[in-house]
Amino acid sequence: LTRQAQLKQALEQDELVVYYQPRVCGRTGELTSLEALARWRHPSCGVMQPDDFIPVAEETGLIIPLGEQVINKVCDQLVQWRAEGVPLVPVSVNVSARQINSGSVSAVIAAALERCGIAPDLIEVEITESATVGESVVASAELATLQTMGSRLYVDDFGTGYSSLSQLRRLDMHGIKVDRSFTAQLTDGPQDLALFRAIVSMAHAIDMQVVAEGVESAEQLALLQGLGCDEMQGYYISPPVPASDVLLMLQKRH
Ligand code: G
Ligand code: G
Ligand code: MN
Ligand code: NA
Repeated sequence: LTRQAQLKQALEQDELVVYYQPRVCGRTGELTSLEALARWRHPSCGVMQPDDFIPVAEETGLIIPLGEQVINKVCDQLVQWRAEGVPLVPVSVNVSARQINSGSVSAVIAAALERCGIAPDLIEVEITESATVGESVVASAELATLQTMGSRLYVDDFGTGYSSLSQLRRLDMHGIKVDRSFTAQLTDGPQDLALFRAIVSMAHAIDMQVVAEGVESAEQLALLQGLGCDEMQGYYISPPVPASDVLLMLQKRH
């Protein structure tokens, strides 16, 4: 079987699972959101990471049904957590350029929310910078629809692509998720710190929230707090975890 055929079968046989990585408030450290990250529970290879199957899904177009499954699994999960009686936090879903340009993402999200009785502000959408720069009519319309529905939009891996802040402002993005390479460089020297400070300052000037990704140490966390970074995510806070672990986190909050 080719990788493509295996992945197609995996989607049919429901082998995809969603892990969740916490995002916390920069000031209080409180849980603010969860990033949904797909995993493939392969019958013989064990749990496979996205790097091993997302590129194949992208090339073959299987990212469309895969994305639809992820969104529906996330909404089902929110229903389950709600049934446990814990206050919910939004879940942030990754959407690729190909998905957004398919023109079906907003309808897929709207249908899943409707099916599950979930409020639109419980789903956030992360799209990579490269998906925003094309100025594709379809992508812009999709983003506008999601925005109107009430789902917050974030630019993922910010700083690795070529989007301008004016473009992001026009697209009404709620915030940027600064690529983890910038976080990794924070402690390299004053200029690296200054670079991050400039990103925070520019984003805030146009009312965009800043999420730092890839926070791996207490030192990085403290520096980011000093820069006024709004939210943090990374292994130092928590790796992506299964849904059962999230329930414990949600319960601990109250
Ligand atoms: O989970 P991990 O950190 O290994 O994710 C690696 C990459 O795979 C990240 O860029 C992430 O955005 C992407 N990814 C993970 N899950 C999904 C998904 O459900 N849809 C899309 N489009 N990308 C995903
Ligand atoms: O492209 P995106 O931001 O969606 O990718 C998320 C990916 O980053 C996931 O694969 C996740 O496992 C990984 N990740 C999350 N936190 C950290 C971290 O602190 N350090 C590193 N190196 N990777 C991280
Ligand atoms: Mn992401
Ligand atoms: Na990212």
